[in-house]
Amino acid sequence: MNFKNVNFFKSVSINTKEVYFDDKKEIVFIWRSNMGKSSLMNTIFEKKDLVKTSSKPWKTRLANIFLVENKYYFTDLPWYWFAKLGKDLKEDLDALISWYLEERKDNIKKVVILIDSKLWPQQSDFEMFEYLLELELPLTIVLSKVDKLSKNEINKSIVFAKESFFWQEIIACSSKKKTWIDELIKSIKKVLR
Ligand SMILES: Nc1nc2c(ncn2[C@@H]2O[C@H](COP(=O)(O)OP(=O)(O)OP(=O)(O)O)[C@@H](O)[C@H]2O)c(=O)[nH]1
Ligand SMILES: [Mg+2]
Repeated sequence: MNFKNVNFFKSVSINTKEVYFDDKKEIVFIWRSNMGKSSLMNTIFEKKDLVKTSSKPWKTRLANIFLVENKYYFTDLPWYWFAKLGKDLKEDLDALISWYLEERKDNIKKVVILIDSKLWPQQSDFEMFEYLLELELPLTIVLSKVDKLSKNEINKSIVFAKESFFWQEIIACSSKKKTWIDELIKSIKKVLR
């Protein structure tokens, strides 16, 4: 299994008509803007900018689907919970998330949640987490950007995350320093076998 063998497949919005879904296994990367989702996907793919990243938040407004090894979908799914976007766009994005996850539920083998290790999870994070638990989707929580933390702080965040997120799998990663990316790749490979 080689995640370097990857192509952009397509973008999907809530207004996309006639979406064709097949039964390929899928990995979804989700969470609030600016957590490092797109950067992490590029790191896993060993690509510089296949997945668009931005220092400006709220850039990703479509579900962007990538085809790995012609066999698996890896999807960058934006989720926004606060309304700087305007009500209509926010409602469209909320609808996109629930439609997408519920439509693809049986094929999604893992949802990778990204939480910026420097930022305390917020109420909305826990609401989203509970929604994903209700859908019974297998979850991995990535504490992102851990290059910003000391070793001691990383350990503390892991303990905190384990307790807060009901002992789901927690992996602390840095796309910038490429630390613990292998552990995430191993965890993804396990569910794609
Ligand atoms: N220090 C550090 N910065 C990172 C890391 N990963 C991403 N960033 C930075 O965080 C910002 C957001 O990264 P993105 O990957 O675009 O975040 P995103 O979650 O895809 O954001 P949206 O597309 O807006 O939903 C960019 O400025 C990145 O350079 C990391 O591992 N370490
Ligand atoms: Mg993004």
